[in-house]
Amino acid sequence: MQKLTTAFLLFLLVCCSARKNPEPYGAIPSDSQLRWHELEYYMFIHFGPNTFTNREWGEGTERPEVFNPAKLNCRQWAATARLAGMKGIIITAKHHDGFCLWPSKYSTHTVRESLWKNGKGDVLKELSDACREYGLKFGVYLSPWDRNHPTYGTPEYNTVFAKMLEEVLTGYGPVFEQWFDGANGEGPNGKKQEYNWPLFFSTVKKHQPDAIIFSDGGPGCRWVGNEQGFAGETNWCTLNADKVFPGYPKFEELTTGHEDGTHWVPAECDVSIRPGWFYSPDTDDKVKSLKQLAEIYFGSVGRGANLLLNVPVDRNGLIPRADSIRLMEFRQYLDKAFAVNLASGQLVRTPATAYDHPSSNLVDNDSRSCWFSSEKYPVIELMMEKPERFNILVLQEGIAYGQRIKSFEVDAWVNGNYQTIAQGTTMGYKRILQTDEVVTDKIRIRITESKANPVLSEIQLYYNPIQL
Ligand code: FUL
Repeated sequence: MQKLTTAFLLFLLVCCSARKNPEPYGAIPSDSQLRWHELEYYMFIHFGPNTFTNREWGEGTERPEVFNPAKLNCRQWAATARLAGMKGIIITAKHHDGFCLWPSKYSTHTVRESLWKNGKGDVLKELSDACREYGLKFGVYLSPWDRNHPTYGTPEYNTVFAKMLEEVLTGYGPVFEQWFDGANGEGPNGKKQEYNWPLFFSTVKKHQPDAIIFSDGGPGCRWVGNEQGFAGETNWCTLNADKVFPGYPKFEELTTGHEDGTHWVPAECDVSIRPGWFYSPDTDDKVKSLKQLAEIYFGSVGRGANLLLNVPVDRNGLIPRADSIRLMEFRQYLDKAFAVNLASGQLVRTPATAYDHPSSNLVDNDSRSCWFSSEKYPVIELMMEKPERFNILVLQEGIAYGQRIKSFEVDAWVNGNYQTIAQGTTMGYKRILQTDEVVTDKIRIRITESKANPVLSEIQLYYNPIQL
């Protein structure tokens, strides 16, 4: 009996030690951040008095009556986002002009003072309901800069702003992302405000602990340092977050992040489908082309960042036809480009490793399952059953264990030789590489620089039939 018990314990020990996962390297994402990465693509909506006055930055002196979107229909916005393949919507609940899209108790410049629905409307209520109905996440943009509020420029305003935050975070169900605009200008009294960021952040943590807080320096996710929709080709999800604050002057650094940064603060690319953030009839014929949107996608999602694409709602309270058509074209394009993962279920040859996770995890279409290398610069071969034609390569790191890979190369077996077809620096949550068309039954991925033994989660191949 004793022998049996000892044998059983030994058996358990062997099983457990073979299956153990590696220690994480450096800063790692929280569970909410991991889920946030998986959203990849969602909608930004700029809407408010500026929509009606042809401005980007309202003065805060606009009469609330200008806001009257007679046909407003948030279900149309949500249906559009859903059909576009987006996972959520972030709305400008309050922009720099101070107008609140909900009837805030702490302001007299809100939908309540407008003509819309005789002052009985609430855009946040209608949009959060529509998001729930269409299976979308709901997020809120709030600008602390307020050119209307009489207390702006005094310490009292920080409390007012925190109370407004509390209203939007407690009144409309789960909020997946709280977007803080770092702009800090003068208010109605000609004074600037010293923002109490610790108070604002703790208010979010208190009421929506799972919400990702966006600002120049996070803490949940960071601005990418430009409004063109592009992350750096080298894109670290880590940041020395204690040194970065809203309004950070060296914002170019945010495009690449900080290698070995102390915190996990991944990049989000915010960009508008039109030249401005708000609707203007002047931009009706300036909606970005399919080619531009595709470039933005490969430059953001394809570089391990999330894409927050702004689609301005018009004066009727609807997403205009031209923008909606373009979004559907873009969705069709993505569906065709990523229709069939040719690497799915194929044979993967990996070097011997101490970790008991099969290399088939790399071709199972599941970015949560990983293969752990026991060496720093492994070479991984993908052996296809028959020659396949492809021009897109997707590589993913198992970011739950930290971001490790610094450079890699990809070779394809062509005419009896391996030829390099792609190379890159960081990989992160997702790296999408477009290559010339290749037909081959064998490719290999060589990790050429890594901060620790690589943890990979996916290798995917696609053939994109559309050349823009
Ligand atoms: C900026 C603002 O000043 C713009 O109006 C816009 O809201 C953009 C997303 O952020 O800081």
